[in-house]
Amino acid sequence: MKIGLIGTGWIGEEHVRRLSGRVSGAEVVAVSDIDPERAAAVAAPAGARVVATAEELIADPEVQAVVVTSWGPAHAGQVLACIEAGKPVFCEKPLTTEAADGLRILEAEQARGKRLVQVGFMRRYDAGYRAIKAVLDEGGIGAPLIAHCAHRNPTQPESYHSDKPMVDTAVHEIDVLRWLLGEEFASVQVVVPRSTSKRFPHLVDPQILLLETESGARVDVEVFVNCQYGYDIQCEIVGETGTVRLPDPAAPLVRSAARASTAVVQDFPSRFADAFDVELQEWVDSLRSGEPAGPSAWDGYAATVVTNAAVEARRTGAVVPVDLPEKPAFYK
Ligand code: NAD
Ligand code: ISE
Repeated sequence: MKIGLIGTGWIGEEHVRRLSGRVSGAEVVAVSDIDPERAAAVAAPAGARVVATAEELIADPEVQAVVVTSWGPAHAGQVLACIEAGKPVFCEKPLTTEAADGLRILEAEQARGKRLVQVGFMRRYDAGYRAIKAVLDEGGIGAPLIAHCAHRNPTQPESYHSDKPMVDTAVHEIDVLRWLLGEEFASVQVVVPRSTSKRFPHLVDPQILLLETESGARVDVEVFVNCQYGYDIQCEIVGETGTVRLPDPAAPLVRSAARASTAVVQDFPSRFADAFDVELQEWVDSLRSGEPAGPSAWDGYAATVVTNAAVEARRTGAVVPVDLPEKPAFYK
């Protein structure tokens, strides 16, 4: 599978390396970025060509499938261009930052009559989350009633603003909880504690999302993106007869200098390295045998409808209903 990648930033570089080295049956043949120097630096070790624009890359006859790892607001136009060109596209989360753009993608893909879009919700490929899913599906804790989640980053840059905890960060929990619980969210509220003094005054951080599912289960998500100490992802589900908790990454317990301690992972590439490998391998395999089988454009759209409602909830202080249309038969 000859792949073209758009957006050679942090995760773009990671995915080029992964697709060139660890994923079998894939080769990155072309990359593009609005910063051509950055594109050249990422292209060189992979032996890929640098193409001037995203549009040229999508139209490039050698490119059979596209990976979009540009900034969120650029995703919609690039994914729509891939659909128009009839090329499969793996788009990093969020599929779109605005739900209306997601609807346009759903319409375009259905008009094309074939699934072309997969969204980079890699937690569905993480061994820990997959083990939780197995416990829930076999009824190991009875019906799930509550989920407690925390999504912590050590720091975020100055450009990270107060809508991003929902649109860019909690979107992971929103997707993975939709998947684990097997239902949609019905409403969301955002409450904000005192903000940390450790980062930029413009940013509301931390924030707490309080979500309710259609069946009445409750999910709380603490998003704290300048927690200083590490990249820490927590998830515990409380069911009628027990609880199940996401395991922390395996790390040795060190006893020294009067302390027993384990290291905390510092970034997403380390925390989810294996999940990204499985995600991209399964994507490439699915393309070779037909259509993408992972998180769909519907999943990307449904998650963005919730993040957009959460943005409104923070701004208004209200409990905001999640206004999701019926899932089209195409995605069932
Ligand atoms: P980044 O800022 O490091 O990289 C983005 C790159 O895209 C930059 O090099 C920028 O120049 C380029 N770019 C922006 N607009 C473009 C356009 N219109 N055409 C071509 N290139 C363009 O950001 P990042 O951290 O690598 O994030 C990129 C995407 O990946 C975001 O959607 C982000 O949410 C997602 N992401 C996902 C995960 C995950 O855990 N799955 C982790 C990090 C980032
Ligand atoms: C980033 O884009 C990611 O997806 C990371 O997994 C997340 O932890 C971070 O908050 C986002 O900005």
